[in-house]
Amino acid sequence: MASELAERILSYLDQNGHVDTFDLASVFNEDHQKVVGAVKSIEALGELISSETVTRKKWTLTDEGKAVASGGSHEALVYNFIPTEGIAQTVIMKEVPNAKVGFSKAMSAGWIMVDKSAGSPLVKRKVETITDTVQEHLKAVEKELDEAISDSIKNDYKKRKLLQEIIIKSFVLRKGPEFTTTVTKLETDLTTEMLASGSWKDLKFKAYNFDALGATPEPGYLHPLLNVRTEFRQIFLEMGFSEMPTNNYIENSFWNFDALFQPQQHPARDAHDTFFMSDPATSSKFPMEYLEKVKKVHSQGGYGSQGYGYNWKIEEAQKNILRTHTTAVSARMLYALAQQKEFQPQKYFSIDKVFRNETLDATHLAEFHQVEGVIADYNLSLADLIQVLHDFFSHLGFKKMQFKPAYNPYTEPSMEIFCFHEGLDKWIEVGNSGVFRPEMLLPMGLPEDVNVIAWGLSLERPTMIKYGYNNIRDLVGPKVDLKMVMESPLCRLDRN
Ligand code: FB9
Repeated sequence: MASELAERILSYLDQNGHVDTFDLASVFNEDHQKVVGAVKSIEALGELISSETVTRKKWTLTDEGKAVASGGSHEALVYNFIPTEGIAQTVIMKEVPNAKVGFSKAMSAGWIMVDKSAGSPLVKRKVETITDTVQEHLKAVEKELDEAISDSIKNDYKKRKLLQEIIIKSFVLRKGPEFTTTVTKLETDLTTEMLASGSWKDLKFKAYNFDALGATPEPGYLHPLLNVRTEFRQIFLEMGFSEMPTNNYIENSFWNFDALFQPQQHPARDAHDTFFMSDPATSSKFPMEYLEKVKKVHSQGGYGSQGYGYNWKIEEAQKNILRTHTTAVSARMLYALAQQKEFQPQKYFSIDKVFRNETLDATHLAEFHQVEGVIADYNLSLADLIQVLHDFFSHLGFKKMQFKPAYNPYTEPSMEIFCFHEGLDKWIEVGNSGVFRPEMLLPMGLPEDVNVIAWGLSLERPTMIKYGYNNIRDLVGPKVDLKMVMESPLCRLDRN
């Protein structure tokens, strides 16, 4: 449509040499802005035309003026309202719109008079007929046939707010040095096909607009969980911990359970609590010398332990699962540490996904991120564990802590960890902890005077508290409102 209008403009110029866009709009019976838009598109093609800006004043009707043009002037309405026997002025003022102006103008025009001869005054017609010149003038202006109307009359209508004067900016068009009557489409992209075929040689390309602003790149957004993970990672790093490689969601039961001295008949190891892989269902590569030691400590005991006294089966250990805790990675790291010629104390941490075949509820899904800290050093005790827990949780803003004896198959003693949450004004459980058992550490080959203390918590729980979520599904899963991700603030844990 725009290129068709552009070609009509070029053809008109070809025949007439020059034209004002305002006049052209009425010749084409097109909106002036459309004509100007087509002129701009022609100018983008090159110097086909030249344009000179001109401004003119134009009288147009106000809304009230349009009402008068269609329904008659205020004075004519008053005149037409008066019956032959006359009527009280109060009735006119009440019934006729703009009666005050209309009455005054009708009196000035000599159309009406006030007869006081018979008691109460009556307004009567003074002439048989009237000519509503105001209406006629406004209709003429509407049709742009108002040249014969004097400016003083128009200014009078302007005072009566029937007319207004607007400034019209238009353009006088003339043929340019590259004038042509055909509008060739400007190419915006130089394609491989054009280059290969050589067709680019016959095409015209739109000039680059180097002033154009680039498209605003849509930034990425971090999920609240990842914001909190960053905060936890920073806390561990500042405490001198190094991150464990946790990029294996699939683990075998040996490292996830047996290496941690968790017996093969433990309920956590059955399908009610653990996701078993179907393909590949089993692993076959194990450090066999270490595996034999694990087998022995489970079935016969050793290292001062009586063991569990059951027939330990490698087939159970070979079963592949989705890891149920990142402590499986801690076991691998500690075994690797024990293989070094000389033991070096270490502080490890991990923050990654774990999977449990649990009953789902508002705060539990079948997967969550476990946060785990592990310290291996000479002669560590429960007191060291309590101290490091105070250090760690103070970075989360907690000042008051309590510990409750607990049980884990791989730690003894074990403690549940509680902190007083000032904001919630109550004690909350914040994790679990313990000292790894000798039945776990000694088969690895760690020195007898090396102890390992460890603790764990989740990423989801603190994130839900921090961001005020009550249902885990508002935070993770297919029903999450992505606006939540885009609008969630960065997480700053109270790092005092
Ligand atoms: O995260 C938990 N609570 C928590 C933690 C931080 C926090 O910060 C505040 C906002 C600032 C608030 C709350 N919990 C552990 C406690 C509970 O939420 C509990 O109901 C859920 N637990 C999970 C396990 O549920 C199946 C959280 C998860 C958890 C529990 C224990 C461990 C890891 C994760 C562990 C361990 C461990 C023990 C010994 C040695 C090595 C690892």
